[in-house]
Amino acid sequence: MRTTSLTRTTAETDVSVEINLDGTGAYDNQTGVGFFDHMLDQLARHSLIDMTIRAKGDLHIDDHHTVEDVGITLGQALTKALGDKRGIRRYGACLLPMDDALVRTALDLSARPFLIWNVDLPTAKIGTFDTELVREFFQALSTHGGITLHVDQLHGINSHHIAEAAFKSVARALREAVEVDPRKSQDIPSTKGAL
Ligand SMILES: [Mn+2]
Repeated sequence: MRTTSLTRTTAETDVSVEINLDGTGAYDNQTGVGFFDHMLDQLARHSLIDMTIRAKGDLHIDDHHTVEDVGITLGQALTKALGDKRGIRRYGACLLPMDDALVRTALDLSARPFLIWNVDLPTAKIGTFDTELVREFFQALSTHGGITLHVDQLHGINSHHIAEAAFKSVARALREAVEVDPRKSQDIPSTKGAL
């Protein structure tokens, strides 16, 4: 089983992440930010990566540090759990509809972080959650997970639907990319011989 647990503590947040890449999508995520927990649950459920996340952050300021630092720690955990990436499919893509929202993700577990974020959330808030933090999360995940991550919104009117479609789309693409390819399970998926 490709599992990892990681704790990251700064003056702003205290984050712990446990993941199992070969899981069933079981989740238990508690960050103190309700909408964000809902999104992390989607990420686990649709990637089939088991995820237990705890965060205690400086929410008296705002949700920014907590959301960003969960992205950093989850990215670091992914990198650690993937190890030398032997046998993985490496690439993943998903076109995901949710009511009015349609979001496309294409990603490469390349160790070359790059984020293309073509998503326009039409409201500044979802409940009490700052919608600009969705991008912050995926920027941190891309950087620390070594992910070339393209996320494009093709349609969407409702911010909750667009954000949720983005998380589900990335999740589904991630599921594909981290899976072991039974036709090539002993090799690192690069002609360079390393990723
Ligand atoms: Mn929802």
